Amino acid sequence: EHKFWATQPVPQLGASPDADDGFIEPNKSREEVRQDAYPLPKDFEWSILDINDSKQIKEVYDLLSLNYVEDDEAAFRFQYSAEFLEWALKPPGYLKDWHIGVRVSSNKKLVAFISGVPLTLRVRGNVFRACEINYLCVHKKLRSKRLAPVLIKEVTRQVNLTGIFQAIYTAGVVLPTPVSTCRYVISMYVSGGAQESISYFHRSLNIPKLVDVKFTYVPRSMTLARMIRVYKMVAKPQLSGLREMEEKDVSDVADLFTRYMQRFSMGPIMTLDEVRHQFLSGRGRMDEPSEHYRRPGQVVWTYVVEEANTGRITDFFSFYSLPSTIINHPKHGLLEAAYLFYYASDAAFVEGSEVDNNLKKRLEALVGDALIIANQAKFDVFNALTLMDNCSFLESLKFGAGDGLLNFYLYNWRTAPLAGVSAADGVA
Ligand code: YNC
Ligand code: MG
Repeated sequence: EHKFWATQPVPQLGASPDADDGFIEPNKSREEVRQDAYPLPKDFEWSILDINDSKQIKEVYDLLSLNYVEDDEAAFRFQYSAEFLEWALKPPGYLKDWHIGVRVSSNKKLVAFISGVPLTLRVRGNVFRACEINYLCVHKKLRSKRLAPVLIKEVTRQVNLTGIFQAIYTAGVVLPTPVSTCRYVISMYVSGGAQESISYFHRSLNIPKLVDVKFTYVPRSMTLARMIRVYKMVAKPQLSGLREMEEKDVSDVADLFTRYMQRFSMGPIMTLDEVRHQFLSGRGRMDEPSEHYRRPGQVVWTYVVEEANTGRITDFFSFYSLPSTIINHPKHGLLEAAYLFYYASDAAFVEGSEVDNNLKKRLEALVGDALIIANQAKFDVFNALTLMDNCSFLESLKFGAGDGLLNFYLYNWRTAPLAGVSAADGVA
């Protein structure tokens, strides 16, 4: 069935998941790791991409914008911006050798790519250095030639050479074996039992355009005018003390983030530098004025709530910009989508039985303001996944279920299943 994945240190589909958490294959010494690159089919060559060179970022951008992930109907295709790629591929401690391309030998055209970036990951009680794999892409003309397994093996080799043997990655396709399905647990808020897999939810903002491009439909029981009214947003964020995150907030945000993430069974652990990178470095050109809540080149939006008397940071939220090409539309070329990123609230730490309800209300207010800002910033739609505490506010904030799924995977890490999954399982 899975000729490649059957050879890899991942839980195989259907295998009994009864063991304790831990590696599947032991670490190798540097000498035991393969020293030379895996062979490519003739006429192709490896090429490490220099993401500090705007010409080479543009090459990755061009490859992805024409060949990366599409929806099932091939109506939309992710269009990561060059600024986004720079932000995503250069976190603190990033390794140049983990940005791996394949070129045609004769004309040097970039035809495939895979990338890794380092992170510290916690899976329940275990904390380890790992690699996050993303942007695996093979040119449409070179599909089904088993190039993807070579790219995966080569990035694994490069990562192993630095002494890292675990990885995390996500994919729309089902492979052996998602941590988020088959009751392996990932961060989630589920009121009554286990969640089978992570799915996308969408909050419509620009109704006329979304209807125009068939991202959404006017329900039979509604008119377009009424639908516009239902999704109408107020002009200004509502929370008092809400403001953009600044450099001076880095340690408070890091602290709040670390404490909040303890709620979940899996998540990254971030240093101050990583917090600064994830939440501040993608704000676009700071020397230019922010018009309608959007700066030129802005990738990430991060807001904090500062308590009036104490100056304490009680909450934060963030979202990022990831547009999609609208394939074959006469009028609209780009779907402007915002994606909910990390958030945290100290409403989670209040003692007492009202904690869940307080938190739910607080998150509704926070993400409600995120929607207002995203609308002002001219996004067409605001997306969120069914992870973290998102399920507690998706419905009340008028998100609707999409048809996209996202599976989370761990490479060379086994994690035991939980019997009955509940929100409380996230607490370490
Ligand atoms: C995928 N998305 O099952 P079997 S997500 C992993 N992730 O192997 P070929 C994938 N594996 O089943 P094609 C995969 N898609 O025979 C397919 N596969 O064992 C497996 N699409 O290879 C597949 N980007 O080269 C099969 O297939 C084998 O030409 C078939 O190439 C695949 O970035 C692909 O969706 C995805 O560009 C490159 O279709 C191509 O079709 C494409 O014949 C559009 O491959 C873009 C797209 C994927 C986005 C992503 C995460 C990737 C994770 C890779 C795994 C990392 C493992 C950890 C490594 C580090 C370890 C350490 C330490
Ligand atoms: Mg191929």
